[in-house]
Amino acid sequence: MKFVDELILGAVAGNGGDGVVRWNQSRSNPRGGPAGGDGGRGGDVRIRAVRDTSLLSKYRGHPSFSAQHGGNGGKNSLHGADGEDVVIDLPVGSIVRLQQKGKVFELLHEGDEHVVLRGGTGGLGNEHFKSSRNVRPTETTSGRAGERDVLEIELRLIADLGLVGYPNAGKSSLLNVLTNAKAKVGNYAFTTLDPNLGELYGYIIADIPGIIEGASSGKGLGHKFLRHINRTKALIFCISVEQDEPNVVFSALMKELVAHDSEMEKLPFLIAVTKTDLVSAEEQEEHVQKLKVITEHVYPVSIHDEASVKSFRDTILAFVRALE
Ligand SMILES: Nc1nc2c(ncn2[C@@H]2O[C@H](COP(=O)(O)OP(=O)(O)OP(=O)(O)O)[C@@H](O)[C@H]2O)c(=O)[nH]1
Ligand SMILES: [Mg+2]
Repeated sequence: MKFVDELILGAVAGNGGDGVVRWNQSRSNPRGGPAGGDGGRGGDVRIRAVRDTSLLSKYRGHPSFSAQHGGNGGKNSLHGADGEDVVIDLPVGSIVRLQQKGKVFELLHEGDEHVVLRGGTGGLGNEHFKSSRNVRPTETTSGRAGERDVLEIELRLIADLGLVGYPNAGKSSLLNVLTNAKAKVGNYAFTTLDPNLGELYGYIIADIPGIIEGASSGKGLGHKFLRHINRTKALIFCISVEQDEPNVVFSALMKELVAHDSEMEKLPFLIAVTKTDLVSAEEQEEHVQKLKVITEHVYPVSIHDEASVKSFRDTILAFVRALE
């Protein structure tokens, strides 16, 4: 999956409406006092965090975002209507920097919202300028211009789930079938050299290079990438049925993770028993039972068995949603 992770957008808040000159005129009082209303406020430009990492690509070539202008004041001291705000939805993990003002906003959690540009205040109608010395003022003020700026948006994805396992365990293959990622797959260790990301209903899954014993002290490639899964909400351990002692593999993986960062022991996790099409149902069950000693969350899956993939996908979704 190709992510657009940087984007520049123009944005303009609404101008305030103008104050106006009006008079309280009636047949009985033809020379009534001033009654020109104030202008309404211009709308603000707001940003809001939503779960949709593809949003930035949708905004490519988008004209600048503009909030509505405030309405001018009216007769009978009527206040102009306030302009509507414009809300720019951005993916969770976006960092927005205002090019001119230099201010920085972060959208870390779904639903986070910030006003980034303020609408202009409305001008004053002539009614405001009435005084004992000036009972028929013709003075008004104009609405103020709304703020405008260029938004420099950078998306820093924080993966919700991290796939961990020995090299060749089938991590990248699993990422590809679970999401629309197109990670390279190969029948050899260390096919994956850089982390791959995929998206499952707005949740980001990270696939990192295989971890081997000693990874935390620099062996293989894994250690360089362990930091990418530090901040995930949960881990998916991938252990292939090709491993005779899956629980020993689990312990070895966990040992490396903890040696890298002791906090990782606290991360919720589930275990995928991968490549189940390679063994009989009995052997598969044997693997599952060995791992069930560690956690109840053990799920057999084969990329060649559509039903197992679908069920695993549902399991992951339920698991990650329950963490929120
Ligand atoms: N039979 C079978 N083969 C699989 C399955 N999943 C993956 N494979 C094969 O296992 C090999 C390794 O798959 P990858 O997805 O590259 O494994 P990986 O864990 O990402 O490997 P590294 O990136 O090297 O750590 C490839 O030849 C895949 O085709 C499966 O469910 N069944
Ligand atoms: Mg891989």
